[in-house]
Amino acid sequence: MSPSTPADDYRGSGLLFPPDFVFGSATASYQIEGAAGEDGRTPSIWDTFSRTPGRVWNGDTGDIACDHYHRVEQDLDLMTELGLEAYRFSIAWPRIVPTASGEINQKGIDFYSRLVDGLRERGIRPVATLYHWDLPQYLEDAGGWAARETTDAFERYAEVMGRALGDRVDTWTTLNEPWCSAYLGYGQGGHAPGRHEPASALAAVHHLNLAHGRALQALRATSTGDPDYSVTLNFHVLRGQGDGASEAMRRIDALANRSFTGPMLRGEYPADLLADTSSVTDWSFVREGDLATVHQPIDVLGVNYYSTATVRLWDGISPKQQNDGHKGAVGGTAWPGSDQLVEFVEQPGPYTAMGWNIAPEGLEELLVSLSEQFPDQALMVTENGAAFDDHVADDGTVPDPERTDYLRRHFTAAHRALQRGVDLRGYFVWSLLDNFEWGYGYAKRFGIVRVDFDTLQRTVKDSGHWYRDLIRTRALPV
Ligand code: IFM
Repeated sequence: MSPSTPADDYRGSGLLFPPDFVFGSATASYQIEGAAGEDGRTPSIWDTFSRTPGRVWNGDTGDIACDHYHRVEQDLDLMTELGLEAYRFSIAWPRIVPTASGEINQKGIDFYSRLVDGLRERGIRPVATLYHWDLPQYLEDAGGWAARETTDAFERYAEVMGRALGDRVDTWTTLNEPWCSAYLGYGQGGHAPGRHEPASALAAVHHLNLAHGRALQALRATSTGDPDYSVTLNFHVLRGQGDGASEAMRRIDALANRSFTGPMLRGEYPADLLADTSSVTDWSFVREGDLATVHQPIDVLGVNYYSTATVRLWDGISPKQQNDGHKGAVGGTAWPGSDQLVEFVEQPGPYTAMGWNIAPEGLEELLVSLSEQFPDQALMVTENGAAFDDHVADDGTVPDPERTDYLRRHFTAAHRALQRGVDLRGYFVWSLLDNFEWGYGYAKRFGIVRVDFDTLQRTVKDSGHWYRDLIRTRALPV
């Protein structure tokens, strides 16, 4: 697909979304809740990581975040004000199972129960993710995702949540972006728990896949309502550069994309992935029967998309090009495989405040490609959005035209995918609120609602008003 041109800038207008298309917004527990030590919650790996000097910008932590835990009613009202049809949130595992004893913390369950009831009372569909990166610290101390026993604990946690909320949630999502959990957490080290162990990263890939399958079985066995079941992946939409561009793209596609879609949607790891990584691991952590467990039917595949990535083969000698630590790194620019290394290179702009290139055509391409690879699989955009450096105007409003433009262009891309026959069920804007942006702390703002981190006051940004109008009219404005 050719890149967008001024004549084809993805600024569609008047495009109408179908009546059953779901408009939502998303958040995650550690990024918004705060109340880190309250009502029985114990530390997660992100509490430990953010309290480790030098790990997070400015020494920021999620101790208070948006204080959503205490302001949940106000935030529910905000969702009503915006007209959201669905809300995607995640559950903090260390609130539910705070210690290695496995005892259940009823206060943790009560919080999410109130949230789900509050959503349903307002006619907003609850979309609940079990794991958005806040692994209980006691499980990391026992080996984390590199250890198979973590999948036992995840299955028990899924059972508990299925029993507690499975009569009322609209959609269960097992994992959010296991790529980040495995590769950034255990390989590149920029995310918690901050380990630099390539073999552990690949073991984590498998254990996350296995945890997904086991959790789906547990959720299905315990949910008494009629929820949909899903998982959310962040896909690398790749461009290649230089000699061997297609080989570089194939390698990263295997490592970043097909290492999850292979087992989850086809019941196998891609042969080229196993070959590419043979100098790092023999994959003996994959036991007989695992792949059948991982390969469970899902109702909808969650797709997170922000930008494209450009890769090229690297000779291991010449200076590496600039690389964005969050987006491109799979254990530095050159991992795994000692024979042939791949580096991520700078993308042509324009960029968001994250330094990520703005490429709405990549979203259309991704959705079409997924629906070609998995023709019977319904899709949902579970995250898309942008960080920009917002400013509050003298009149108290937050004009953020760049974010509105970003969203408009990506909604146009999604609409084009629909027109091309993709079974796309909905779209969740990341994020409802400015929040704790992981290694960047509070320095990067993704919200359509501004949060003043001194007063915790919420202000709907212009992009939020724009989104409210889109939801109300179901049409991109002319
Ligand atoms: O903030 C994150 C979110 O937690 C996972 N997906 C990407 C977002 C922006 O970096």
